Amino acid sequence: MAKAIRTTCAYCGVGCGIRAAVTGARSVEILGDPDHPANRGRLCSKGTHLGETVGLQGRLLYPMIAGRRVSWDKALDLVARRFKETIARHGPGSVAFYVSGQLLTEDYYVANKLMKGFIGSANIDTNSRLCMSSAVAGHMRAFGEDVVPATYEDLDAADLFVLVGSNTAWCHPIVYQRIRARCEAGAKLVVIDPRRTETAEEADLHLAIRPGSDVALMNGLLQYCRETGIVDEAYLGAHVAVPADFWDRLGEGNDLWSAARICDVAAADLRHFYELFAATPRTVTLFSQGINQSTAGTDQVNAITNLHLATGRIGKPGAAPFSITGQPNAMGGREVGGLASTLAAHRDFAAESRASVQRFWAAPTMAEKPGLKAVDMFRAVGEGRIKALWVMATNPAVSMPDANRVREALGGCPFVVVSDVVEKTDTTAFAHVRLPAAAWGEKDGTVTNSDRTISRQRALFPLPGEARPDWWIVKEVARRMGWKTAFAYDRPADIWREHCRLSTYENEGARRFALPGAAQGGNAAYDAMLPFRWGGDRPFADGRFSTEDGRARLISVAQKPLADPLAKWPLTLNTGRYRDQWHSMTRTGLAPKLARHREEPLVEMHPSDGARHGLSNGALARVDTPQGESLYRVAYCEGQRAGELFVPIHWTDRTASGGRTGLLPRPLVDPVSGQPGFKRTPASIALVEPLWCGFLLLAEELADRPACLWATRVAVPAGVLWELAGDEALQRIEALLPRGERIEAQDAARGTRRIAIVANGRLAGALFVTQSGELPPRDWLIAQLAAPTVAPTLLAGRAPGAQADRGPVVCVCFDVGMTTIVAAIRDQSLTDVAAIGAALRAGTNCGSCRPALARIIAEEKSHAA
Ligand SMILES: Nc1nc2c(c(=O)[nH]1)N[C@H]1C(S)=C(S)[C@@H](COP(=O)(O)OP(=O)(O)OC[C@H]3O[C@@H](n4cnc5c(=O)[nH]c(N)nc54)[C@H](O)[C@@H]3O)O[C@H]1N2
Ligand SMILES: Nc1nc2c(c(=O)[nH]1)N[C@H]1C(S)=C(S)[C@@H](COP(=O)(O)OP(=O)(O)OC[C@H]3O[C@@H](n4cnc5c(=O)[nH]c(N)nc54)[C@H](O)[C@@H]3O)O[C@H]1N2
Ligand code: SF4
Ligand SMILES: [Mo]
Repeated sequence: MAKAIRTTCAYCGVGCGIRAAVTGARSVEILGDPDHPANRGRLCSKGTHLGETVGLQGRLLYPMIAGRRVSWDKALDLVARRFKETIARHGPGSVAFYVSGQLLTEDYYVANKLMKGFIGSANIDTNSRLCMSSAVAGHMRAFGEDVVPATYEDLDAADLFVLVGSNTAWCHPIVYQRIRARCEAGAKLVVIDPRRTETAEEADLHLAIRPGSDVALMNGLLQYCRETGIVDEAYLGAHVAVPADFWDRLGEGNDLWSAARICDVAAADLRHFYELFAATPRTVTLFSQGINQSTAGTDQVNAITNLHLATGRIGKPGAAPFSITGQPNAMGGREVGGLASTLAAHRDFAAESRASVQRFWAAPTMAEKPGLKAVDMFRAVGEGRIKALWVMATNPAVSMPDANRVREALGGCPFVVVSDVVEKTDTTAFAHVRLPAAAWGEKDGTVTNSDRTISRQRALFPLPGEARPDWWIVKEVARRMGWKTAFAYDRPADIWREHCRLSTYENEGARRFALPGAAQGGNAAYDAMLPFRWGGDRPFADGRFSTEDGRARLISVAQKPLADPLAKWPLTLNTGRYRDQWHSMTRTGLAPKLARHREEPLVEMHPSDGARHGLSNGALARVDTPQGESLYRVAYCEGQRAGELFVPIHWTDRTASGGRTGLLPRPLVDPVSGQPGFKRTPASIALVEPLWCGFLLLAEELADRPACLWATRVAVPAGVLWELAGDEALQRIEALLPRGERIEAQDAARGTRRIAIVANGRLAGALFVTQSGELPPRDWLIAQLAAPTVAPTLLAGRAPGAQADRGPVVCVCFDVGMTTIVAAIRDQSLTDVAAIGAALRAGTNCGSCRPALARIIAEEKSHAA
């Protein structure tokens, strides 16, 4: 095997280490790095299948102006000139950067320096605004600095895990496996989520609370702790500032019964949780988007920090509030000041902070005040106040709330630059200039994960086409704007050392974020860098916080009243993630194996709601909100609370006619952090009945989505599959079939048509459509795309001699289907996940499907009973 290069996973904030062995021009074998502290050799399904996503299909490989390929010089000159002109004419506040937690620290540092120190505006915000900003604001209020006071080692020492608003099993699978391992040794797991997720299914206790009621739950618990004498008065006295009326205000309406009523859970269950918490000093409370993405997000974060501070459960092994980060470098972005509301190196806009950073950068025009936060930024673009916008490594036309308005804003903006690795995204569609960025596996730099561990990402392949790393693109523009010496970087290591020097510059211990020593290393040290953690293994262990007086703060927070649904919008829409897809799918969408877990955008709803709204399982439905509408496939789900819908965020104009979730949420934000409330939008739902449904299977990718009511794309091993439905005449769909020999069958009674195209002795395409008949399972036909010969039974959609359908794929690593698993459980009397693994290998590689396997076993047991 080729020599393995140590790097870090492209996806989530767990920050798993990878050993990548390059096996060809664009191929690589991926293994977990046994020496990386975040994962110790393990990888989840997304990390495991990274190798399937490094091909060059769909890549943006050359700079483009107005859709035409141009030289780098021409593109960079234009960007620099247009930004300079706009600033000269309308001032620095008329331009903006919208960046991303998927940039590397070095990229991020340069973009932030250019905007805040040289352009002289703080109009640089990041998609972390949509992700982490409530946690950041909560940390600042409670600790005086944005420091996550926990590490993964705390997971190995905890006796109780409280997961709040976090589908950890799907979104942070390796953290989840670490939690499970500790639970095997006796620790307890409580999950607080309105949905019964796979994370919740394995919990000792699941509190399916009413959405938005987390403050009531936490305040009730804090009041309970006070009544039962669990509050650590000594700790509070020594280390925490408590507002004078804090306990009086908490005392009102936060008894267990009131909390149970507001949260809509059984008082006995709530009491069980409160007792467990009170009895277990070593508690880690992990939280993510169910807490952050709320118009009360910052208060919800502080309801959690209050509990940990008041019980002294912080700065001790196995005891901490733990905000887990979403993107691979969400934390690094916070360190370099990627948010419009912070400066670099954990500094704010106070006069002395500004002056200090200005001195360090020798900056000509420092930004004087915080800039526009994401939602306000796009509003300003829409209102014409921002006239030049540069988007890097994020897809706001998909991921911003009220995305229709964001699209209108982008469409009306005089100058839009987009740096991306992919040519066609919903956002690059609005770009005047597209800049080809180097992708994961091509770029070098650092990322910081959830527990403050900094790791290297390393290049595996040479830069394809004319793609360039983001730091290079930004510094070239900065130099062309006239700041040659301040942006004279030749390599990421140059930027890294400057970033490290800034972290310790005029920092006499007031800020925990400091990278002493790292600044002295040379290029070789940078190349050889091993993962290391800043801030120490246990920040705040000494009880000293980053506030002026060194004390942490309890913050009075009250539950906001939760309005009843309106007649026009009887449902509440919740949005989030699928296990095997990453955001707008620009990379995971390339991997056939990852497509198997969920092939279409579903709207999950309780069967009782389905009946009430006349929707059967599998029907198509339109979800409406005050902001917009989109289509989904209905999926009945017992784990959904009645009255609530759940939809995924992953589908885009490129991949589907429906599932456009970004169009639905309102642009309402938390007043402190500016983070949008993505999880609770008033909605209605209605049945959509197309005339026909079908699917289109193709060996070659289409340039554009088929034009019909419902079209969703899935990558398959030797091509692509589109699921279709519509009222339209079929000619335009048929025209998408490739040239070749045509085999056709028709059944007028059922309105069925089946067409297969054979070219060069292989299946090149197939279109199966029906009005009232059945469609065959897709698996066998998909396999025919790669078959060396054409089977005579193509139009039957199955092999000569019947073949059992193995059902939806559960284990993507070993391609094991539901039917196979259920049959094995029944035939071989399998009783646990390990037994399934022994019989079928399912769940024995990445382990991401283990919660699903556990559920199938539980369902089989309950069937049997
Ligand atoms: N597979 C996969 N993993 C990912 C990502 C991905 O795209 N795909 N993205 C990464 C990123 S950037 C992020 S930010 C993380 C997000 O990771 P998570 O936060 O775990 O993911 P979400 O699905 O957005 O939402 C989490 C849960 O919050 C619940 N929730 C909704 N409303 C409430 C509420 O009022 N109270 C409570 N307590 N819970 C509520 C939802 O039902 C949902 O199950 O995942 C990261 N990991
Ligand atoms: N309704 C709803 N909306 C949400 C959320 C939700 O839960 N519900 N979650 C929010 C959260 S937490 C997040 S983090 C966002 C994520 O939303 P986005 O950031 O919009 O999602 P991505 O698809 O990850 O976009 C990353 C883009 O960068 C490109 N890219 C990848 N690598 C590089 C690189 O190295 N350089 C450059 N220049 N480009 C690169 C990719 O091709 C892709 O187009 O969505 C938010 N929106
Ligand atoms: S948990 Fe999965 S997606 Fe996240 S860093 Fe690890 S391997 Fe990558
Ligand atoms: Mo995120």
